[in-house]
Amino acid sequence: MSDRGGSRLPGVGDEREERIVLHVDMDCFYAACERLREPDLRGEPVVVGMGYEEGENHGAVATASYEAREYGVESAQAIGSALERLPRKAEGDSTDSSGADSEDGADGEDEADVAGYYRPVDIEFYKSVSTDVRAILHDCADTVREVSIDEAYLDVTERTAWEVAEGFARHVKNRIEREVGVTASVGVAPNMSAAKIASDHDKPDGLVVVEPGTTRDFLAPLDVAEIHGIGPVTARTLREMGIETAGDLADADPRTLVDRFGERGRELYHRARGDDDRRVTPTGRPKSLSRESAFTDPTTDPEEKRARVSTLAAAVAERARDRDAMYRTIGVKVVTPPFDVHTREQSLPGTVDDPELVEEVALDLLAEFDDDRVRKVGVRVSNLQFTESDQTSLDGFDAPSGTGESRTADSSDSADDPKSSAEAADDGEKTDEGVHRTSRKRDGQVSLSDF
Ligand code: TTP
Ligand code: MG
Repeated sequence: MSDRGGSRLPGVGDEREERIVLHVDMDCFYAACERLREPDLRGEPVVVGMGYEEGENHGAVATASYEAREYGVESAQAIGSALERLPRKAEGDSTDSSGADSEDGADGEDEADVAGYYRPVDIEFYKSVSTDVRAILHDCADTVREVSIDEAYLDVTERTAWEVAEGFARHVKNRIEREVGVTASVGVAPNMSAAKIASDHDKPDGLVVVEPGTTRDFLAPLDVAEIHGIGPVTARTLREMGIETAGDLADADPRTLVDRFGERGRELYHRARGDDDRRVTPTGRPKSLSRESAFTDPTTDPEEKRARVSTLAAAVAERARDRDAMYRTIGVKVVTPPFDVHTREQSLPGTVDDPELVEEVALDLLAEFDDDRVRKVGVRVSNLQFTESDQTSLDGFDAPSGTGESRTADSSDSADDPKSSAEAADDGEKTDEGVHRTSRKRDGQVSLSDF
């Protein structure tokens, strides 16, 4: 991090105000890829269907071009519903046509006006386009965190300065468009969550810069659902509490939020205020390592809880060692019935690799829950620092052991991210096959990637 900004107050704010983070998200990515090889589709409504086959009406919409979105076609919709809104274009001499829904749009006039091009997902092709985009991103930044096939965070603090950050971001956008032929929307902000919101703010082909010190004002009018880490369930609960916008959330009493959501409530409060001090870490390097384990039946027995936490602490410490990771923060998670998640953590004065200390601190933190009925416990180390030989080859080979036990390397601490699998550690990751983002976990429910 560069050491500018001497006028700032001393304290934690300094470093993160200095950071310049870009979030790059391709516009209607799969549709844009289809247009690359079929330039005639430019400017036309294009729908890319997963599980869709030419001329059929099964499958679901992976993405729709912005032209198609105007007719109400959207991701995760059934192709049948999409066809009702936007009939299929009768293409050349191929098998007709407006297919299953031609009886609806009976009059040919309408159909001629509103007809879309439907294409099946071709993930291999999209991956190759994504690879080309990534090469540019890596060329433009020292640290790139690839989040999904069409989305990445870049830390460009050392490559540019706030005064010219907009021009820098435009350069990245232009390179992608010129060299690959697809458009990206880019958000620039002093932290990851604001950058992500910014990239979405003026799609497609957007470029939104949130200068240091303005994040909170930028966020204030936005719906809470737009805050990174707030999914539909949390958003609904917040609305029930009278919290509609990020500004409302930023002004809320953090104690009320902690009462309702546990420590995560505090995190959301900080995000709404524009505080997010996560560093952009390169893909493949987790931000934390954790392991957790459920009891067959919830238990109040302190010894049983302690024994389980000791085992988990040893497993996490070993895993950290395997990955050449040192840690500065040690935490526990305790889940009480039904799904109330409590997390506690303690930061050390320096980074360590010390399995005994992990156990000692974890047991200390657990003591608070000695009298509680507990259904699951977990141990986590975070604030990781990697020593030189960053082995990745062994990753994934130490299969989970024991009932309900699992491990994960978390790349994101945010809850409600659109991923369902414990092992899908990336932030907002979409699966390559274009799986819908419908499988969000229930609010407050344990997800490994939350921990
Ligand atoms: P997104 O970036 O969410 O969507 P997008 O790029 O199509 O459109 P936008 O301009 O709003 O960014 O997702 C990237 C790709 O991931 C998308 O092109 C297709 C795939 N995807 C699915 O397969 N299913 C889904 O539900 C979503 C949201 C995306
Ligand atoms: Mg996109």
